[in-house]
Amino acid sequence: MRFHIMTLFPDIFNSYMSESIMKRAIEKEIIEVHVYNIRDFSANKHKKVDDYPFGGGAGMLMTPQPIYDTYKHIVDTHNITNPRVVYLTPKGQVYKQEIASDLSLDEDIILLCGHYEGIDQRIIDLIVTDEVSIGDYVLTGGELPALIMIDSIARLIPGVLSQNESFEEESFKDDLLEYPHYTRPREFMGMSVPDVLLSGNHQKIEKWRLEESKKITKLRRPDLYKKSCKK
Ligand code: 6GU
Repeated sequence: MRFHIMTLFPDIFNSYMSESIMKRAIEKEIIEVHVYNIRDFSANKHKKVDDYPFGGGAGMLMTPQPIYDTYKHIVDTHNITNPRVVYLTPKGQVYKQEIASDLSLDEDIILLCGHYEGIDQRIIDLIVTDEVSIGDYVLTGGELPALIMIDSIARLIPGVLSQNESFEEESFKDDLLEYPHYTRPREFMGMSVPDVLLSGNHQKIEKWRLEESKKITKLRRPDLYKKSCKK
């Protein structure tokens, strides 16, 4: 899978992609991450990429030409037809595990990071296929959301996680949050590991874990809990 990031701040992506699981996935050639500086595609002699909004109002907008030319460059150089183009914006549909699963099936994903007050609507109408927000709060730009999407999508691709890191049992599986985990030592600061986990009885352990998952989900995420009951 190839991720193509359109951004005004390309350096943000280097350090995250140079560590841990993302680094390994790139080395194993399971994913590719290509970063494009929108400013490099500005036709303006001062490499300008923003301008005032027609109709007035606060803030600046990203102008359409540099974004469109970056997009053209990406699809032309990689021979991409019908790409998913995700625009990261607080106005978008709220990102969920199901969206990650859906996007993990694509060969190429283009991520457009917004800045300033946003981008010219004609870019959205022309090239954007999905508008995504990562939650109900406002960030200064789409770069962190793009990293979050890449991370969450990449880990669903076969070979990216090792058996140990496997995603068989985790939060949002069956719409339940994860049960509590314990490791050594058996006692820490006077607090013991629940007896059932030391019992060796795997049936009892599974039952305990499921009950704990339901308890925590009901408490913290009644919305998810309702969904899980319907399954
Ligand atoms: Cl995708 N962008 C920005 N700027 N803020 C956000 C967001 C995206 N999602 C939540 N807040």
